[in-house]
Amino acid sequence: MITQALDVARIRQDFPILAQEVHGRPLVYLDNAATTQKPRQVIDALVRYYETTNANIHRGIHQLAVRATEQYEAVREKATRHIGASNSQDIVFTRNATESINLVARAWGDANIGEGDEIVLTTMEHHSNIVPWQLLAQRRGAVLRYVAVTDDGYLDLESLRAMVGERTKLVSVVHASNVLGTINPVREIAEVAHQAGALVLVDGAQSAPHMAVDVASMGCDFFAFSSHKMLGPTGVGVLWAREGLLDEMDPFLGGGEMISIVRPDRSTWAEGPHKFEAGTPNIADVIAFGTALDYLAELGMERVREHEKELTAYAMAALEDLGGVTIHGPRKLEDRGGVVSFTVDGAHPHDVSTILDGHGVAIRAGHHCAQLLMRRLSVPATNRASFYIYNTEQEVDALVAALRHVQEVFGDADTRTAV
Ligand code: 7TS
Repeated sequence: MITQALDVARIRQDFPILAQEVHGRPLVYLDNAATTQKPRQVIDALVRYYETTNANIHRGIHQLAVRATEQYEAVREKATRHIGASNSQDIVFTRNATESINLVARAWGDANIGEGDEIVLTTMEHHSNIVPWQLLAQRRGAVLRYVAVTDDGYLDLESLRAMVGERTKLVSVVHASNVLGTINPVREIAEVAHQAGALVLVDGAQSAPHMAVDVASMGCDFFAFSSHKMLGPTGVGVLWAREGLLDEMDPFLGGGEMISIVRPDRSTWAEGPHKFEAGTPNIADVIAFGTALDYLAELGMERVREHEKELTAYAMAALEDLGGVTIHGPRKLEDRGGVVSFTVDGAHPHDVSTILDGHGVAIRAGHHCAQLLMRRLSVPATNRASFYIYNTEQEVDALVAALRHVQEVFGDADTRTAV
Protein backbone atom coordinates (compact mmCIF):
# COMPACT_ATOMS: atom_id res chain seq x y z
CA MET A 1 0.00 0.00 0.00
CA ILE A 2 2.94 2.32 -0.51
CA THR A 3 3.25 4.10 -3.80
CA GLN A 4 6.56 5.78 -4.44
CA ALA A 5 5.09 9.11 -3.51
CA LEU A 6 2.95 8.60 -0.40
CA ASP A 7 2.71 6.25 2.58
CA VAL A 8 -0.92 5.41 1.92
CA ALA A 9 -1.24 2.88 4.75
CA ARG A 10 -0.41 5.60 7.24
CA ILE A 11 -2.67 8.14 5.51
CA ARG A 12 -5.61 5.73 5.56
CA GLN A 13 -5.48 5.55 9.34
CA ASP A 14 -6.51 9.20 9.39
CA PHE A 15 -9.77 8.49 7.54
CA PRO A 16 -12.28 6.76 9.81
CA ILE A 17 -14.90 6.43 7.07
CA LEU A 18 -12.65 4.18 4.99
CA ALA A 19 -12.59 1.42 7.63
CA GLN A 20 -16.17 0.35 6.95
CA GLU A 21 -17.70 -2.37 4.82
CA VAL A 22 -20.38 -1.79 2.19
CA HIS A 23 -22.57 -4.76 1.26
CA GLY A 24 -20.17 -6.95 3.21
CA ARG A 25 -17.08 -5.80 1.26
CA PRO A 26 -14.42 -3.28 2.24
CA LEU A 27 -15.43 0.16 1.03
CA VAL A 28 -13.46 1.19 -2.06
CA TYR A 29 -14.13 4.91 -2.42
CA LEU A 30 -13.32 6.07 -5.95
CA ASP A 31 -15.67 9.05 -6.24
CA ASN A 32 -13.22 11.72 -5.17
CA ALA A 33 -13.98 14.10 -8.02
CA ALA A 34 -17.48 14.43 -6.52
CA THR A 35 -16.21 14.94 -2.99
CA THR A 36 -13.33 13.63 -0.92
CA GLN A 37 -13.37 12.01 2.49
CA LYS A 38 -12.22 13.94 5.56
CA PRO A 39 -9.29 13.05 7.81
CA ARG A 40 -9.83 12.82 11.55
CA GLN A 41 -7.79 16.02 11.93
CA VAL A 42 -10.42 17.97 9.95
CA ILE A 43 -13.32 16.38 11.81
CA ASP A 44 -11.58 17.10 15.12
CA ALA A 45 -10.99 20.73 14.11
CA LEU A 46 -14.73 21.16 13.57
CA VAL A 47 -15.59 19.67 16.96
CA ARG A 48 -12.78 21.59 18.68
CA TYR A 49 -14.02 24.85 17.22
CA TYR A 50 -17.54 24.31 18.56
CA GLU A 51 -16.28 23.06 21.92
CA THR A 52 -13.75 25.80 22.55
CA THR A 53 -14.04 28.79 20.27
CA ASN A 54 -17.52 29.27 18.77
CA ALA A 55 -18.35 32.98 18.37
CA ASN A 56 -19.30 35.32 15.58
CA ILE A 57 -16.35 36.90 13.85
CA HIS A 58 -15.22 40.45 13.05
CA ARG A 59 -17.72 42.05 15.43
CA GLY A 60 -17.07 40.93 19.00
CA ILE A 61 -14.41 42.30 21.30
CA HIS A 62 -14.57 39.34 23.67
CA GLN A 63 -11.97 36.58 23.79
CA LEU A 64 -13.90 33.95 21.86
CA ALA A 65 -14.77 36.37 19.05
CA VAL A 66 -11.15 37.46 18.79
CA ARG A 67 -9.94 33.85 18.63
CA ALA A 68 -12.59 32.82 16.09
CA THR A 69 -11.72 35.82 13.92
CA GLU A 70 -7.99 35.05 14.08
CA GLN A 71 -8.54 31.41 13.17
CA TYR A 72 -10.89 32.30 10.30
CA GLU A 73 -8.54 34.92 8.87
CA ALA A 74 -5.56 32.55 9.21
CA VAL A 75 -7.25 30.26 6.68
CA ARG A 76 -7.27 33.11 4.18
CA GLU A 77 -3.48 33.05 4.46
CA LYS A 78 -3.34 29.27 4.03
CA ALA A 79 -5.59 29.37 0.96
CA THR A 80 -3.39 32.14 -0.46
CA ARG A 81 -0.28 29.97 -0.06
CA HIS A 82 -2.00 26.91 -1.49
CA ILE A 83 -2.51 28.58 -4.87
CA GLY A 84 0.72 30.56 -5.01
CA ALA A 85 -1.00 33.91 -4.52
CA SER A 86 0.67 36.73 -2.62
CA ASN A 87 -2.07 38.67 -0.85
CA SER A 88 -4.71 37.08 1.37
CA GLN A 89 -6.94 40.11 0.80
CA ASP A 90 -7.51 38.80 -2.72
CA ILE A 91 -9.21 35.66 -1.33
CA VAL A 92 -12.99 35.57 -0.83
CA PHE A 93 -14.73 32.73 1.01
CA THR A 94 -17.90 31.52 -0.70
CA ARG A 95 -20.06 28.40 -0.36
CA ASN A 96 -18.38 26.44 -3.18
CA ALA A 97 -16.67 26.81 -6.54
CA THR A 98 -20.07 27.30 -8.14
CA GLU A 99 -20.80 30.33 -5.99
CA SER A 100 -17.31 31.71 -6.68
CA ILE A 101 -18.03 31.64 -10.41
CA ASN A 102 -21.50 33.14 -9.92
CA LEU A 103 -19.94 35.89 -7.85
CA VAL A 104 -17.70 36.86 -10.77
CA ALA A 105 -20.59 36.63 -13.24
CA ARG A 106 -22.65 39.00 -11.11
CA ALA A 107 -20.15 41.33 -9.54
CA TRP A 108 -17.72 41.62 -12.46
CA GLY A 109 -19.87 40.42 -15.36
CA ASP A 110 -22.85 42.73 -14.90
CA ALA A 111 -20.56 45.76 -14.87
CA ASN A 112 -18.23 44.74 -17.67
CA ILE A 113 -20.18 42.64 -20.16
CA GLY A 114 -22.55 44.34 -22.59
CA GLU A 115 -24.56 43.79 -25.75
CA GLY A 116 -22.64 41.74 -28.31
CA ASP A 117 -19.67 41.09 -26.03
CA GLU A 118 -18.34 37.56 -26.14
CA ILE A 119 -17.58 35.10 -23.36
CA VAL A 120 -15.44 32.17 -24.42
CA LEU A 121 -16.00 28.85 -22.65
CA THR A 122 -15.13 25.29 -23.63
CA THR A 123 -17.13 22.19 -24.42
CA MET A 124 -15.52 20.39 -21.45
CA GLU A 125 -16.85 22.75 -18.77
CA HIS A 126 -18.77 21.64 -15.71
CA HIS A 127 -22.26 23.19 -15.71
CA SER A 128 -21.14 25.53 -12.96
CA ASN A 129 -18.85 27.21 -15.49
CA ILE A 130 -21.57 27.39 -18.14
CA VAL A 131 -24.90 28.28 -16.55
CA PRO A 132 -23.77 31.45 -14.68
CA TRP A 133 -22.48 32.79 -18.03
CA GLN A 134 -25.71 31.86 -19.79
CA LEU A 135 -27.63 33.82 -17.16
CA LEU A 136 -25.24 36.74 -17.57
CA ALA A 137 -25.48 36.58 -21.38
CA GLN A 138 -29.28 36.65 -21.12
CA ARG A 139 -29.19 39.65 -18.78
CA ARG A 140 -26.67 41.60 -20.86
CA GLY A 141 -27.23 40.46 -24.45
CA ALA A 142 -23.81 38.86 -24.64
CA VAL A 143 -22.76 35.89 -26.77
CA LEU A 144 -21.27 32.60 -25.55
CA ARG A 145 -18.71 30.75 -27.66
CA TYR A 146 -17.28 27.31 -27.01
CA VAL A 147 -13.78 26.05 -27.71
CA ALA A 148 -13.98 22.58 -29.24
CA VAL A 149 -12.58 19.39 -27.69
CA THR A 150 -10.44 17.14 -29.90
CA ASP A 151 -11.05 13.42 -30.33
CA ASP A 152 -8.27 12.61 -27.89
CA GLY A 153 -9.73 14.84 -25.19
CA TYR A 154 -7.73 18.06 -25.48
CA LEU A 155 -8.89 21.62 -26.01
CA ASP A 156 -8.51 22.68 -29.63
CA LEU A 157 -6.20 25.65 -29.11
CA GLU A 158 -6.42 26.61 -32.77
CA SER A 159 -10.16 27.04 -32.36
CA LEU A 160 -9.49 29.11 -29.23
CA ARG A 161 -7.07 31.39 -31.09
CA ALA A 162 -9.51 31.86 -33.93
CA MET A 163 -12.35 32.60 -31.52
CA VAL A 164 -10.73 35.11 -29.18
CA GLY A 165 -10.84 38.64 -30.56
CA GLU A 166 -11.72 42.20 -29.75
CA ARG A 167 -15.28 41.30 -28.73
CA THR A 168 -14.02 38.77 -26.18
CA LYS A 169 -14.31 40.08 -22.64
CA LEU A 170 -13.74 36.89 -20.73
CA VAL A 171 -12.30 33.43 -21.25
CA SER A 172 -13.50 31.03 -18.57
CA VAL A 173 -11.93 27.60 -18.62
CA VAL A 174 -11.60 24.54 -16.46
CA HIS A 175 -8.06 23.78 -15.25
CA ALA A 176 -8.55 20.01 -14.94
CA SER A 177 -11.62 18.33 -16.46
CA ASN A 178 -13.84 16.40 -14.06
CA VAL A 179 -14.64 13.92 -16.82
CA LEU A 180 -11.65 13.57 -19.13
CA GLY A 181 -9.02 14.38 -16.54
CA THR A 182 -7.40 16.72 -19.09
CA ILE A 183 -5.13 19.34 -17.54
CA ASN A 184 -5.53 22.38 -19.74
CA PRO A 185 -2.63 24.72 -20.69
CA VAL A 186 -4.16 27.62 -18.79
CA ARG A 187 -1.04 29.77 -19.01
CA GLU A 188 -1.09 29.63 -22.81
CA ILE A 189 -4.85 30.26 -22.81
CA ALA A 190 -4.40 33.27 -20.52
CA GLU A 191 -1.80 34.73 -22.90
CA VAL A 192 -4.17 34.44 -25.85
CA ALA A 193 -6.99 36.03 -23.83
CA HIS A 194 -4.88 38.85 -22.45
CA GLN A 195 -3.51 39.74 -25.89
CA ALA A 196 -7.12 40.38 -26.87
CA GLY A 197 -7.73 42.41 -23.70
CA ALA A 198 -9.99 39.75 -22.15
CA LEU A 199 -9.87 38.51 -18.56
CA VAL A 200 -9.42 34.86 -17.63
CA LEU A 201 -11.25 32.81 -15.02
CA VAL A 202 -9.85 29.40 -14.19
CA ASP A 203 -12.16 26.82 -12.63
CA GLY A 204 -9.75 25.05 -10.29
CA ALA A 205 -12.27 22.75 -8.61
CA GLN A 206 -10.39 19.69 -9.92
CA SER A 207 -6.86 21.08 -9.91
CA ALA A 208 -6.39 22.81 -6.54
CA PRO A 209 -7.00 19.50 -4.68
CA HIS A 210 -4.61 17.44 -6.79
CA MET A 211 -1.56 19.42 -7.91
CA ALA A 212 0.59 22.40 -7.08
CA VAL A 213 -1.20 25.47 -8.37
CA ASP A 214 0.43 28.82 -8.95
CA VAL A 215 -1.98 31.55 -10.00
CA ALA A 216 0.89 33.98 -10.47
CA SER A 217 2.66 31.94 -13.15
CA MET A 218 -0.69 30.86 -14.60
CA GLY A 219 -1.48 34.50 -15.26
CA CYS A 220 -5.21 34.19 -14.66
CA ASP A 221 -7.46 36.91 -13.26
CA PHE A 222 -9.86 34.76 -11.23
CA PHE A 223 -9.41 31.29 -9.74
CA ALA A 224 -12.25 29.30 -8.12
CA PHE A 225 -12.22 26.09 -6.05
CA SER A 226 -14.07 24.13 -3.33
CA SER A 227 -12.96 22.91 0.10
CA HIS A 228 -14.96 19.67 0.01
CA LYS A 229 -12.98 18.29 -2.92
CA MET A 230 -9.71 18.62 -0.99
CA LEU A 231 -10.30 17.00 2.42
CA GLY A 232 -12.20 19.98 3.79
CA PRO A 233 -15.84 20.34 4.82
CA THR A 234 -18.70 21.08 2.46
CA GLY A 235 -20.04 24.62 2.34
CA VAL A 236 -16.76 26.45 1.74
CA GLY A 237 -15.52 27.73 -1.59
CA VAL A 238 -12.74 30.09 -2.53
CA LEU A 239 -12.51 32.83 -5.10
CA TRP A 240 -9.12 34.42 -5.74
CA ALA A 241 -8.99 37.60 -7.82
CA ARG A 242 -5.92 39.33 -9.24
CA GLU A 243 -4.76 42.25 -7.14
CA GLY A 244 -7.03 45.28 -7.49
CA LEU A 245 -9.89 43.44 -9.20
CA LEU A 246 -12.03 43.01 -6.09
CA ASP A 247 -11.75 46.75 -5.43
CA GLU A 248 -13.18 47.47 -8.87
CA MET A 249 -16.16 45.18 -8.32
CA ASP A 250 -19.49 45.93 -6.66
CA PRO A 251 -20.82 43.52 -4.03
CA PHE A 252 -22.63 40.32 -4.94
CA LEU A 253 -24.75 40.12 -1.75
CA GLY A 254 -25.71 42.91 0.62
CA GLY A 255 -26.06 42.78 4.40
CA GLY A 256 -24.05 42.80 7.58
CA GLU A 257 -20.26 42.45 7.57
CA MET A 258 -19.83 43.80 4.04
CA ILE A 259 -20.48 47.50 4.73
CA SER A 260 -18.48 50.46 5.94
CA ILE A 261 -21.21 53.08 6.55
CA VAL A 262 -24.95 52.56 6.12
CA ARG A 263 -27.21 55.55 5.41
CA PRO A 264 -30.95 55.47 4.73
CA ASP A 265 -30.59 55.54 0.96
CA ARG A 266 -27.17 54.03 0.29
CA SER A 267 -24.13 52.53 1.89
CA THR A 268 -20.40 52.26 1.41
CA TRP A 269 -18.58 48.97 1.34
CA ALA A 270 -16.04 47.26 3.51
CA GLU A 271 -12.55 46.86 2.11
CA GLY A 272 -11.13 43.81 0.36
CA PRO A 273 -12.78 40.41 0.52
CA HIS A 274 -15.16 41.42 3.33
CA LYS A 275 -17.21 43.33 0.75
CA PHE A 276 -18.14 39.93 -0.70
CA GLU A 277 -18.76 38.06 2.55
CA ALA A 278 -22.16 39.38 3.60
CA GLY A 279 -23.71 37.94 6.74
CA THR A 280 -22.23 35.40 9.12
CA PRO A 281 -19.93 33.19 7.07
CA ASN A 282 -19.38 29.47 7.46
CA ILE A 283 -16.87 30.05 10.25
CA ALA A 284 -16.48 26.51 11.58
CA ASP A 285 -16.08 24.93 8.17
CA VAL A 286 -13.62 27.56 6.97
CA ILE A 287 -11.50 26.91 10.06
CA ALA A 288 -11.62 23.15 9.48
CA PHE A 289 -10.74 23.78 5.82
CA GLY A 290 -7.57 25.36 7.19
CA THR A 291 -6.73 22.01 8.79
CA ALA A 292 -7.30 20.30 5.43
CA LEU A 293 -4.90 22.76 3.79
CA ASP A 294 -2.33 22.03 6.51
CA TYR A 295 -2.74 18.30 5.89
CA LEU A 296 -2.12 18.72 2.15
CA ALA A 297 0.78 21.10 2.71
CA GLU A 298 2.42 18.53 4.96
CA LEU A 299 2.09 15.82 2.30
CA GLY A 300 3.26 18.20 -0.42
CA MET A 301 1.17 18.79 -3.53
CA GLU A 302 3.94 17.44 -5.81
CA ARG A 303 3.73 14.12 -4.01
CA VAL A 304 -0.07 14.14 -4.12
CA ARG A 305 0.13 14.60 -7.87
CA GLU A 306 2.81 11.92 -8.22
CA HIS A 307 0.73 9.42 -6.26
CA GLU A 308 -2.32 10.06 -8.43
CA LYS A 309 -0.24 9.71 -11.58
CA GLU A 310 0.98 6.30 -10.42
CA LEU A 311 -2.55 5.15 -9.62
CA THR A 312 -3.96 6.53 -12.87
CA ALA A 313 -1.29 4.77 -14.91
CA TYR A 314 -2.02 1.54 -13.07
CA ALA A 315 -5.79 1.93 -13.55
CA MET A 316 -5.61 2.77 -17.25
CA ALA A 317 -3.33 -0.20 -17.92
CA ALA A 318 -5.62 -2.51 -15.92
CA LEU A 319 -8.73 -1.33 -17.79
CA GLU A 320 -7.02 -1.81 -21.13
CA ASP A 321 -5.97 -5.32 -20.10
CA LEU A 322 -9.54 -6.06 -19.12
CA GLY A 323 -10.80 -5.14 -22.60
CA GLY A 324 -14.31 -4.20 -23.62
CA VAL A 325 -13.87 -0.86 -21.95
CA THR A 326 -13.47 2.55 -23.64
CA ILE A 327 -11.41 5.09 -21.71
CA HIS A 328 -12.23 8.73 -22.46
CA GLY A 329 -9.60 11.45 -22.31
CA PRO A 330 -5.87 11.90 -22.91
CA ARG A 331 -3.53 8.93 -22.68
CA LYS A 332 -0.46 10.94 -21.66
CA LEU A 333 -0.13 10.97 -17.88
CA GLU A 334 1.48 14.42 -17.86
CA ASP A 335 -1.68 15.84 -19.42
CA ARG A 336 -4.25 14.27 -17.13
CA GLY A 337 -5.31 14.20 -13.51
CA GLY A 338 -6.51 11.26 -11.42
CA VAL A 339 -9.90 10.95 -13.08
CA VAL A 340 -10.61 7.99 -15.34
CA SER A 341 -13.89 8.05 -17.24
CA PHE A 342 -14.87 4.96 -19.14
CA THR A 343 -17.76 3.08 -20.66
CA VAL A 344 -18.20 -0.67 -20.63
CA ASP A 345 -19.35 -2.14 -23.95
CA GLY A 346 -22.97 -3.20 -23.82
CA ALA A 347 -23.63 -1.99 -20.27
CA HIS A 348 -25.32 1.21 -19.18
CA PRO A 349 -23.14 3.27 -16.81
CA HIS A 350 -25.86 3.29 -14.14
CA ASP A 351 -26.08 -0.52 -14.21
CA VAL A 352 -22.29 -0.70 -14.00
CA SER A 353 -22.21 1.53 -10.93
CA THR A 354 -25.01 -0.42 -9.29
CA ILE A 355 -23.18 -3.72 -9.72
CA LEU A 356 -19.95 -2.11 -8.49
CA ASP A 357 -21.75 -0.81 -5.43
CA GLY A 358 -22.62 -4.42 -4.62
CA HIS A 359 -18.85 -5.03 -4.52
CA GLY A 360 -18.33 -2.09 -2.17
CA VAL A 361 -16.82 -0.03 -5.01
CA ALA A 362 -18.11 3.57 -5.14
CA ILE A 363 -17.72 5.25 -8.51
CA ARG A 364 -19.89 7.79 -10.26
CA ALA A 365 -22.15 7.22 -13.24
CA GLY A 366 -23.92 9.93 -15.19
CA HIS A 367 -23.21 13.04 -17.21
CA HIS A 368 -21.04 14.48 -14.41
CA CYS A 369 -22.66 17.91 -14.87
CA ALA A 370 -20.97 18.10 -18.27
CA GLN A 371 -23.76 17.52 -20.76
CA LEU A 372 -22.02 19.45 -23.56
CA LEU A 373 -19.08 17.10 -23.24
CA MET A 374 -21.31 13.99 -23.18
CA ARG A 375 -22.81 15.16 -26.48
CA ARG A 376 -19.29 15.67 -27.87
CA LEU A 377 -18.33 12.14 -26.80
CA SER A 378 -21.61 10.84 -28.25
CA VAL A 379 -22.48 9.06 -25.01
CA PRO A 380 -25.40 9.72 -22.65
CA ALA A 381 -23.25 9.06 -19.62
CA THR A 382 -19.97 7.52 -18.48
CA ASN A 383 -18.60 5.77 -15.45
CA ARG A 384 -15.87 7.58 -13.60
CA ALA A 385 -13.30 6.42 -11.09
CA SER A 386 -11.43 9.28 -9.43
CA PHE A 387 -8.52 8.91 -7.05
CA TYR A 388 -7.08 10.67 -4.06
CA ILE A 389 -4.31 10.38 -1.51
CA TYR A 390 -5.79 7.37 0.31
CA ASN A 391 -6.46 5.15 -2.71
CA THR A 392 -4.36 2.08 -3.43
CA GLU A 393 -3.50 -0.23 -6.30
CA GLN A 394 -5.42 -2.97 -4.46
CA GLU A 395 -8.51 -0.78 -4.72
CA VAL A 396 -7.98 -0.47 -8.45
CA ASP A 397 -7.76 -4.27 -8.53
CA ALA A 398 -11.12 -4.41 -6.72
CA LEU A 399 -12.59 -2.05 -9.32
CA VAL A 400 -11.35 -4.23 -12.16
CA ALA A 401 -12.57 -7.43 -10.50
CA ALA A 402 -16.01 -5.87 -10.10
CA LEU A 403 -15.98 -4.78 -13.75
CA ARG A 404 -15.20 -8.35 -14.74
CA HIS A 405 -18.36 -9.32 -12.91
CA VAL A 406 -20.25 -6.62 -14.87
CA GLN A 407 -19.02 -8.16 -18.10
CA GLU A 408 -20.15 -11.60 -16.96
CA VAL A 409 -23.59 -10.24 -16.17
CA PHE A 410 -23.90 -8.43 -19.49
CA GLY A 411 -22.62 -11.15 -21.76
CA ASP A 412 -19.61 -12.80 -23.23
CA ALA A 413 -16.55 -10.69 -22.55
CA ASP A 414 -14.57 -12.58 -25.25
CA THR A 415 -16.60 -10.99 -28.01
CA ARG A 416 -15.70 -7.50 -26.90
CA THR A 417 -13.08 -5.39 -28.59
CA ALA A 418 -10.13 -4.13 -26.62
CA VAL A 419 -9.41 -0.43 -26.87
N1 7TS B 1 -16.01 22.74 -11.59
C1 7TS B 1 -15.61 21.47 -11.76
C2 7TS B 1 -14.57 21.18 -12.78
C3 7TS B 1 -16.17 20.47 -10.98
O1 7TS B 1 -15.75 19.20 -11.16
C4 7TS B 1 -17.16 20.77 -10.04
C5 7TS B 1 -17.85 19.72 -9.23
C6 7TS B 1 -17.51 22.11 -9.88
C7 7TS B 1 -16.93 23.07 -10.68
C8 7TS B 1 -18.53 22.54 -8.88
O2 7TS B 1 -18.05 22.38 -7.60
P1 7TS B 1 -19.02 22.70 -6.38
O3 7TS B 1 -18.18 22.40 -5.19
O4 7TS B 1 -19.39 24.12 -6.50
O5 7TS B 1 -20.18 21.78 -6.53
N2 7TS B 1 -17.79 18.44 -9.79
C9 7TS B 1 -18.49 17.36 -9.41
C10 7TS B 1 -18.35 16.14 -10.04
O6 7TS B 1 -17.58 15.93 -10.96
N3 7TS B 1 -19.15 15.23 -9.44
O7 7TS B 1 -19.82 15.85 -8.48
C11 7TS B 1 -19.42 17.18 -8.44
